[in-house]
Amino acid sequence: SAQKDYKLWLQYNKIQNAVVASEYKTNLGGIVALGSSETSKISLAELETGILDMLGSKPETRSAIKGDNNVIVGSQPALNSDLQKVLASDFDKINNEGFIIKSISSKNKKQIVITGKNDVGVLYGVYRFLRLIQNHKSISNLNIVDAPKINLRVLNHWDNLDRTVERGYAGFSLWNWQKLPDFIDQRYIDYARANASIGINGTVLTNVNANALILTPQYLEKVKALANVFRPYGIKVYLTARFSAPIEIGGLKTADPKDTAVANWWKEKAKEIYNRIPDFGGFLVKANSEGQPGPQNYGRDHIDGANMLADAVAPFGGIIMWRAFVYSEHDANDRAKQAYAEFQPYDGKFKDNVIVQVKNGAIDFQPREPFHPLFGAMPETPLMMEFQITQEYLGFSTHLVYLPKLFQEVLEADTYQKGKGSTVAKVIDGSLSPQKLTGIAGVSNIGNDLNWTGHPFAQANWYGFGRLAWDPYLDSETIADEWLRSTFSNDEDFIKPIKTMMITSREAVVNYMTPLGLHHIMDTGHHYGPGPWVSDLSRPEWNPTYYHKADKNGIGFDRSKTGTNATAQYAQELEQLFDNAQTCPEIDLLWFHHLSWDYKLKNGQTLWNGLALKYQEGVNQVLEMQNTWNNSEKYVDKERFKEVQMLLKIQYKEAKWWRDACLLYFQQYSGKELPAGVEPPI
Ligand code: GCW
Repeated sequence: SAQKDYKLWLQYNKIQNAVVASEYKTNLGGIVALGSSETSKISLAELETGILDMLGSKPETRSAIKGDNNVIVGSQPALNSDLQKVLASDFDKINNEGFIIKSISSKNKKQIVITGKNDVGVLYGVYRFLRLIQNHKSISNLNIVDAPKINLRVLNHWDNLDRTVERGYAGFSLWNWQKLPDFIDQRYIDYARANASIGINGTVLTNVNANALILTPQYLEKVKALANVFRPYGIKVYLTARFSAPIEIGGLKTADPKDTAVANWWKEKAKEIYNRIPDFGGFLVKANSEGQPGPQNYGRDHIDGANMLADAVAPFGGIIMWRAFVYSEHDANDRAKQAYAEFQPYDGKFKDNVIVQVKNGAIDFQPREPFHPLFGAMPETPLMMEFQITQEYLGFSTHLVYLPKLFQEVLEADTYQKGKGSTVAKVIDGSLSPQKLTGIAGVSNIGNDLNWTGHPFAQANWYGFGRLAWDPYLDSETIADEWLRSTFSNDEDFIKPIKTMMITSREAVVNYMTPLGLHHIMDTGHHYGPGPWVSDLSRPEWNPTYYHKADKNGIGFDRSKTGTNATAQYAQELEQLFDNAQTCPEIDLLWFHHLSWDYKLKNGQTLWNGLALKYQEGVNQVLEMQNTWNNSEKYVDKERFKEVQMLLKIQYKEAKWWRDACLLYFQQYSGKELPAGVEPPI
């Protein structure tokens, strides 16, 4: 039912298998909940609901540890001294947000302790504990000590004040500004709960293409109301700051960051915000990018702009997340090089409370991009990863694409900046070069659709983002497994094929949209469907033809040293690897090289044939996904089954659309027949 869709991965399905259930019942005699904060109340309520729903009965609530088989839930300071002693070495292993879930025996009585240094850590532990039961894992001998490896785990909502969502495909914004602050939609609470269950601890409420009005007192009252809802769930609120706000809402003549009146205006604004929201997170800023105002409007640079704002929030413990997504039409020879060229020289020049937010790739959230060369290249500057959870270039919320597979590929990529093993994950968690701030952002795919994310499987992308934000070394297949069990069913006959379907889906979209390193050939503006022919946009780097450069001699963007030399922005090991078409990974071939249609691929095929076969492979993969899903009918409720079935049908139709459109278009240049195995255009 629609209710199932709404409940995300927190279904807490009743456990039908009596053997499985009995282990849980034995271990869950009573709950001893310590602590009285709002957060502790949430922990207790969650535990009670989860257990009741899954086991059919609620354990006794006990005010003190009596008898056997209790779950003791409380933070370190709330534990008695015996427990504190027993767990001392475990507490040494976790940071403030970490947790411990441990089976212990005290005075010959068996107990399970769920604890952390503070109440939010405990709450994270409770969700982990419940997930064990959701996933039918044993709880008889627990010893889990876990803590987030990244400090700022943040959703970016590209939500406008009129409730439209830029690149949002799941309805309108959750934030009902008109009814706030007095009306608190239950949805805000459910949103906070879902985020807390996967460890997300921050949310930027507003679009990076910011409207300064959000910083006016009327709106700040509404932001405060949301912050109050989110706080007990461990979630801080952030806002986007429009750089020209001092002019637009402050009545100043300039927004020059070196102007004292401007700096003071921001200081006052920060004070005003912190008066209302003492734990306000800070600002996310898109400046001098795609027409947004910024310090360069006044002949200043990104350092001036970011540091001025950093000074304003520093007294209150706030931070500035400054985006590096910049490119300009005035230097359009290679858009992929611009952010690095502009930001790399700034290394070490930002204030301590600034973190630079970098998209995972150098262009823009494509189905596949090599990792952004800034990662590892600014050792003196904290860099925050920006992933896009909403599928702007990957079929919106219509196509099933399991993104954690993409995220993992980026996180695992080796930058070689400090020799082999210098992965992107180690850059962003501060283990490669120590950083005061570490962070990861995901552009949200959430809206007010009944199922939150439009496509039922897009919920997995929200979930998976949270899990990887917590631990960027997790395996995306493990995450898919957890998500499927928590969201649908534990039946192995369901899990196995459907997990394969999810895992395949990422490569499928690459194959039917942009195989072999092609990129940005989506139809322009909305970015849905193919548009490799588009070439008439005013800014050269907005045209798909700029990216594929197909002509009768071949196809691809030469970023090697015979071309734009973008390869030189990578560490030497990679530069050499990418520079040579023979050693360049084939998945990125046309990203870095312009090659003749007859170029021989590793499998012996010509580039033209290989490309055509990749498009066909993508189509075949979607057909296979459809078959897999159709076979799963008996494991899934009617409503979600049908939704996904219809969506996969569209996806199959559109995979063929992509294949036919791209191959017919490129064929004009290659002048070659389609190879055997590729279906003729429909
Ligand atoms: O991906 C592009 C989008 C814009 C977006 C911009 C950005 C919010 O097409 O819609 O603007 O990137 O990330 O700033």
